Amino acid sequence: MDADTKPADQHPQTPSTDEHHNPDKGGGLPLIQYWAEHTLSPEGPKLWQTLLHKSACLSCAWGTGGQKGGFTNEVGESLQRCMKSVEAISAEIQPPVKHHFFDEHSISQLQQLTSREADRLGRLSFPVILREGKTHYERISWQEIYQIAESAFRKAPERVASYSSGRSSNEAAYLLQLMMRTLGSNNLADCSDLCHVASTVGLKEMFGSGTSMVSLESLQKADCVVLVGSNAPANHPRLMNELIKLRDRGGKVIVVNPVQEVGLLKFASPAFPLTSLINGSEIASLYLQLIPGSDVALFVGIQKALIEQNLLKIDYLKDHTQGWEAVIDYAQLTPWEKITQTCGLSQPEIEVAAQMIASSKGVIFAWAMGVTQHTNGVDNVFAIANTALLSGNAGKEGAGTMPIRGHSNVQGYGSMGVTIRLKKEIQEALEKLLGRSLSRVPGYHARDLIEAAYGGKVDTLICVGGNLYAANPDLNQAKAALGQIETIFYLATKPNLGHFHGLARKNTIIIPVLNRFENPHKTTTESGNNFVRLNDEGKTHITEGYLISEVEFLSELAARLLGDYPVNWRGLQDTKYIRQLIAQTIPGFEKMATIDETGEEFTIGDRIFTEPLFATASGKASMYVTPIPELSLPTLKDFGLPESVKGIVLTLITLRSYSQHNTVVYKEHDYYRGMPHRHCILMNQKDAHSGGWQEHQRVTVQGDAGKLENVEIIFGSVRTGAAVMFYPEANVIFKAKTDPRCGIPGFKRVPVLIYA
Ligand SMILES: Nc1nc2c(c(=O)[nH]1)N[C@H]1C(S)=C(S)[C@@H](COP(=O)(O)OP(=O)(O)OC[C@H]3O[C@@H](n4cnc5c(=O)[nH]c(N)nc54)[C@H](O)[C@@H]3O)O[C@H]1N2
Ligand SMILES: Nc1nc2c(c(=O)[nH]1)N[C@H]1C(S)=C(S)[C@@H](COP(=O)(O)OP(=O)(O)OC[C@H]3O[C@@H](n4cnc5c(=O)[nH]c(N)nc54)[C@H](O)[C@@H]3O)O[C@H]1N2
Ligand code: SF4
Ligand SMILES: [Mo]
Repeated sequence: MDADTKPADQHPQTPSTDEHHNPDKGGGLPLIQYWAEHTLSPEGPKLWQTLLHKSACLSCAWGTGGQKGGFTNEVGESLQRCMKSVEAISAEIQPPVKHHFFDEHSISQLQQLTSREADRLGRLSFPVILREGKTHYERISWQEIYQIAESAFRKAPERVASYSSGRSSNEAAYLLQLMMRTLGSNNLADCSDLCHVASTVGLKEMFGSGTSMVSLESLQKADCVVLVGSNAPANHPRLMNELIKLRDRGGKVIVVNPVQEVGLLKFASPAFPLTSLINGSEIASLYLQLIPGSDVALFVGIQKALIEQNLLKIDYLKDHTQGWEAVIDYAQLTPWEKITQTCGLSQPEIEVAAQMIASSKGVIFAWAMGVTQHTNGVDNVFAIANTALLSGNAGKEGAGTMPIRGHSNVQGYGSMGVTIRLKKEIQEALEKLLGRSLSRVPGYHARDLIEAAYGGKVDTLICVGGNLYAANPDLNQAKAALGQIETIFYLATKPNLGHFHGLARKNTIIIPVLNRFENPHKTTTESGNNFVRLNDEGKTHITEGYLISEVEFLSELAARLLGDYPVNWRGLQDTKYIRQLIAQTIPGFEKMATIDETGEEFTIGDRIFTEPLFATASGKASMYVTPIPELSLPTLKDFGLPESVKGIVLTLITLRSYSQHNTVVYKEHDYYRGMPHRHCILMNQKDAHSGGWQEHQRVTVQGDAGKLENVEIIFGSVRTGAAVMFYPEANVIFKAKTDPRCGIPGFKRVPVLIYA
């Protein structure tokens, strides 16, 4: 193995102290430094070319880029490209994986690689297969790939499944679901099942629409943002510009988060070089550091304070909502003690939050994974949206509910029908297209897919991007589950852990694909703000390779399996014809029919509510009572620890470092949290001392599925009782407990035992 692919010491003993210091603000000069290093390096020209390409940013769903140019957001403001975007592009413009790499490295060697090392192997540039009983991936011809695929996809439809991750285009997503549903399978698992599905399910029930009801324009009119369970400085950096501007115009930001994220206290944005970059801008007006998993209690508390202080918008509730009486009764009847004990915040703190909300003209409630990834994720969403409604903050300019979406096109995937909860209108349109009904067998979401595979119920899996293996809890189970599947196809741009650990029983095939700025035809994507972007065609820098576009692969496969039914599949290789189909069958996407001629990017119809007339049958929002969760923790005994060993039980939050994109790690350390490498646990000094430990001491962290040893303690501003570790590494130690209403795992509240 050559130097750059050698497995790193996974448990380094000495922290690199130069990288271990706690900055007093997020963003700032390190961002400029990063830009400079990359844009002035040998990759610089290609990086600039890509940044200027007319396509949406690859990284997050904030949706910068598109036809107005690489640096422009949807309201036309420039300088909106962040360092994360550079990070993502820089990974995609790597040279290809070396020619003989897979011949020279066995699977067991590849399994030693860390996430970062796998990513740094370079771009995948030729298809490979790992055959049953073999030790090495080997090259495979396209002809054989299609041969294997044709028989793999002819299995019973219930035994065929897909998983996808929202980096690819709407066109690829549409093809994927049309092919799967025509084959008779509804098993369209997607990364959103592990991400914002709780928001989609909750918001759809309340408002009849599962996405954000706020446009970027509307956000710019708010005077208060309640930011719940989001680390936007790392994961949606351009949202920080909006928060800075809001504070500058006198607005308030209420942050709800068990961890004091430095960038949420103060953020230095390069978009404002004179006013923000050097000294930073204050973000949080109020920081509520609650117990992980207790958001329902906090929001019921805010509701109670609104009631007690006579701040409810009763006329609004009567006119535009239903079910409000029960929600008010519940908040009234719930004692303050129960609320404060569950969330760990005081009554005065909660009352201040309520007053801030009530005294603002327009409040936007925004949230991310700290809200959704809980076993009561849907209740969390209900509780937040109830609060928005009780204070009259839904259905007007400058107000509303705003889930902050993850992958750059994850929302587009849902819109295109890659979901196990297909909208009735799409179902009907597809049935019309097919001339018959769709299968009524319910599909598998991501967790059910793993469980079904584990039970031997899946023969064939196609993964359009992503890393199903490492995105799941209980990595050993995920590995065993994937190992039961006969054939797996991974369509991917770069190697990842899943390609080396998520191996099928017979054939695992990796298919190298073109990314968003390399496709031979135009594509579209959808931002979290419901804005459809048009991405220009482009070229790849990989000259010696056999890359394919996702659309070409899927349409060829479908043509071989389905002939001309119900469409001329091969004709769809020109994506403009897929856009015609989308315009015909997906409500709100009518403008897709003309986007090729007009180039006009657009906001999807019936999703942004500036009037309190919602997309439900009655036009009213439905409110639901949200029971306060019982947040107990297992005891030392439950973990089976002998009494002689001293340990403590904490609630572990598993999240992203400041330098990773989901399961893909870009840098080993986390500068902003002062974590020198990934084998650390961030905890409150008080908790460490109660265990009798000092900073940098090594401990074992044990969950219900396994343990990680030799983990370095780092002190941080985490709420007592809680701790932080990075995903995907931490996913090996805990089993999935999910919200039964949507299947999302409780990644943000994992009980762990810590002992030395
Ligand atoms: N650079 C970069 N950008 C990304 C990604 C990336 O990995 N890297 N991933 C993309 C994707 S797919 C997604 S889904 C998003 C993720 O974006 P985020 O949701 O911001 O990501 P996380 O790192 O999971 O951080 C969740 C935050 O929730 C807080 N939290 C944890 N538990 C609780 C709780 O019980 N209550 C509350 N109120 N807060 C809690 C954590 O302390 C943390 O600050 O980002 C997208 N953008
Ligand atoms: N413990 C814990 N687990 C979590 C989470 C957590 O917070 N804590 N977060 C969850 C969340 S929110 C999510 S979204 C999932 C993420 O889960 P996934 O979406 O499954 O994983 P990613 O790491 O984003 O996938 C990265 C891979 O996508 C491929 N890729 C990149 N671009 C393209 C493209 O254009 N086309 C194709 N075909 N492939 C491409 C590359 O090969 C890359 O290695 O993880 C979930 N798991
Ligand atoms: S905020 Fe998100 S979409 Fe905008 S440039 Fe940064 S990573 Fe890209
Ligand atoms: Mo996500």
